Amino acid sequence: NNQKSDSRGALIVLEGLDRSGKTSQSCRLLSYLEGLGHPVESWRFPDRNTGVGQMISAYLANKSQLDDHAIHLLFSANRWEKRSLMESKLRSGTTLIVDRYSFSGVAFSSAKGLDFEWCKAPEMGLPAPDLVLYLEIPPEVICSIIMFVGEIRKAAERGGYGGERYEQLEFQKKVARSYQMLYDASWKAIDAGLPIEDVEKQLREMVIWRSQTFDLKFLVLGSL
Ligand code: FDM
Repeated sequence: NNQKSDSRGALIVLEGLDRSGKTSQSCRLLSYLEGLGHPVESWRFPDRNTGVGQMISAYLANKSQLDDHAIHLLFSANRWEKRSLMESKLRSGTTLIVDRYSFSGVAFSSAKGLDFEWCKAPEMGLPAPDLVLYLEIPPEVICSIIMFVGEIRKAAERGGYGGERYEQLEFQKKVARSYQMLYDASWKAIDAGLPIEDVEKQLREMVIWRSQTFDLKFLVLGSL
């Protein structure tokens, strides 16, 4: 039975505050699914390799200034420029593990004060995830990690505390609240404060549980 070759890949998104462990968990999930013989790739947004991605990267590093609306639209454009590739990968059976997606776009920009509905609009029509894994960790914990990393960077004389533009406690708290407003049935929250191996185990279970295939759906993001 070649059902497997007919079925599409799953779109699995990892979301969470900065430094909640998304990147290392997506690596682990990638090797796990590869080990099970699934065609799978790991992606991330922003994708800093494209022209738009380089503008975003300069902005995040405080090397350029942009209107809040303009940078929001660039983050969205960065997803749209990958849409057809994303869709063809999924349709041909490749599972994608994506580190940040439209939810980061809405959560971060609305945390800056942009209108929530306005932020959602440009995301409509992108492929909808089958599963959003939310790595949940208190903003206070994140900020102590950021400060620790900042100290190390300072010690290494590679530029001081603070890292990128968005790495501040009050801001991260607002992002966490915005994320909560985006929760829906496709979300699963995982306690990212647990040891790495425990988080990994939970992610595996959720992915296996959810990895039947569906028709490809497109983002609606609530009540627009
Ligand atoms: N970010 C990320 C946004 O503000 N909007 C988006 O659409 C995306 C995908 O970019 F602070 C923010 C979130 C984070 C920063 O992300 C860089 P990475 O994961 O650290 O590269």
